[in-house]
Amino acid sequence: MTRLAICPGSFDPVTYGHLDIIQRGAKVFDHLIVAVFNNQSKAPLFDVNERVRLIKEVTADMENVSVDSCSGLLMDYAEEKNAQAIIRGLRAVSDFEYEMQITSMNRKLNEKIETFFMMTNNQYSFLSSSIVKEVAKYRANISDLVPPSVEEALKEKYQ
Ligand code: COD
Repeated sequence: MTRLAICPGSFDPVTYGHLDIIQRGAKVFDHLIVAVFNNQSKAPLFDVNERVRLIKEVTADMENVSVDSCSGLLMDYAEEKNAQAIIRGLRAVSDFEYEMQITSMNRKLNEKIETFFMMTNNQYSFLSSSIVKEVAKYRANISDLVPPSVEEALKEKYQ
């Protein structure tokens, strides 16, 4: 049986922190789908097609990783794909409460699909898409936070 996991998120835009989790997840599952969700309450900076394109570019060398866009409930998507697991990243204790909430709800929606948490590399433990956007807006150096193609896309957005 192929062991398939979903790595869901907003990825607005993808950072080296996200990539760290994607790489770790891809090592322990046969296939990993990075699922870019389109139904966020706050308006994203990058539309879903741009976010998918950027992730595809930076994961092009990862053979067992694919990227998809989705809307609706994560657990419906995971069921439709026959996934066994959801992979989420944990940065700091501050992530824990939010993750507990969504994992409890997801488990109520579908008990068969397990959620796995992976701790990020220490160097990315304070990295988020929001922080990247905040500093990119003021043209600060973000080359150690995001891949070059994402840095370029952010420059274009804020020029
Ligand atoms: N290091 C490690 N991991 C990181 C880092 C970092 N620096 N930054 C982010 N991550 C991880 C996050 O922990 C997460 O696991 C993943 O990368 C994606 O992060 P984000 O911030 O892009 O994505 P979120 O948290 O905004 O995604 C939320 C979802 C889209 C998954 C959620 O809203 C959802 O499931 N929506 C669908 C609707 C649904 O099913 N709702 C019911 C659940 S309550």
